[in-house]
Amino acid sequence: MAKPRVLVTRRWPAAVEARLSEIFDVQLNLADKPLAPEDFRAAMQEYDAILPTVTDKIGAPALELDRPHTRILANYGVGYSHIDLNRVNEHGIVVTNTPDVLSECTADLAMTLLLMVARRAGEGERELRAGLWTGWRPTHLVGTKVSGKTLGIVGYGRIGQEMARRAHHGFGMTILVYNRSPVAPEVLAQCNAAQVDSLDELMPLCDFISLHCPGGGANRHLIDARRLDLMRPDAFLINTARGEVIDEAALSHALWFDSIGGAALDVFDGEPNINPQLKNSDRLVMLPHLGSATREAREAMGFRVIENLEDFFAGREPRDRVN
Ligand code: 8YV
Repeated sequence: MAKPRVLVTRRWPAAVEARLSEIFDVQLNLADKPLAPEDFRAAMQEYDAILPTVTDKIGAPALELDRPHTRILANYGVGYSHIDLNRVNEHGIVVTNTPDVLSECTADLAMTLLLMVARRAGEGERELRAGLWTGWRPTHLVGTKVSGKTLGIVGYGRIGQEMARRAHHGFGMTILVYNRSPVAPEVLAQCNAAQVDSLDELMPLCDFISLHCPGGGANRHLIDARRLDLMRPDAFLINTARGEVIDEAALSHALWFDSIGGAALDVFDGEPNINPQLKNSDRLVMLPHLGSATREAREAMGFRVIENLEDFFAGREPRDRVN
């Protein structure tokens, strides 16, 4: 039987590409640039499986087809708000993602951001590299203590829980949780966490707020001007979820007028383009979507995609099917 034809839209770790090529008839995108919607649409007429990433916007233009040939979109990443599931479902295409394997590394990065913004690490590094450091002084780049403070977690899924573990067991932080559905008491108990009923209730209670909810329509601008206003003036906002969850214009306004202590973002609305207003604030730490960027996580994500594909083409239900 012919091997299924598989398109990988970006370059992946070498070990994963090698394994994929052993099992499937693989086409790599050697240019390693995001596919244009028309190229994606053409690929949907040719490949049995497409392996997209967050840089593939799979919506109306890419899916304007009567009967696509592609039967599975096996996403490389846990978040899939870049895929318009309603349209994909109209074509009966299966979508899978890669949960679990990147949770620890993404939580590690959220903790990195939290520490960087509280301890002004980005400002310090910029100053030093610019040759502007004049030496130690008691009032130089004084930040905020992290240990023992209150952390609010928005979205208590796998990554949110890993973040809570780090913050509670490593830094003695008090954990408050906002989650759409009730979290099991035994799960909350692992970090002595308390769930609050609404996001509005959570915002003013926290020294730090870290976002771990999905992106996409329902959560677009979940953190808007009104909710930023509910934060304490010395509190920090951390985002390793999706850029669209924060109204970035409202955030830059809040930073400009000192109505919050600072923010640290790994993801941006419309990335890699960055709202220029954001760059005006020194109290904002920005990283280029590094959440899962470790050798270990990126390989594990790839092998998880392979597992999903093997199941699918063997006629089994892929373990990470999301639709
Ligand atoms: C991925 C992520 O690397 O998994 C996710 O949802 O945000 C990233 O860590 C990226 O999305 C690749 O598709």
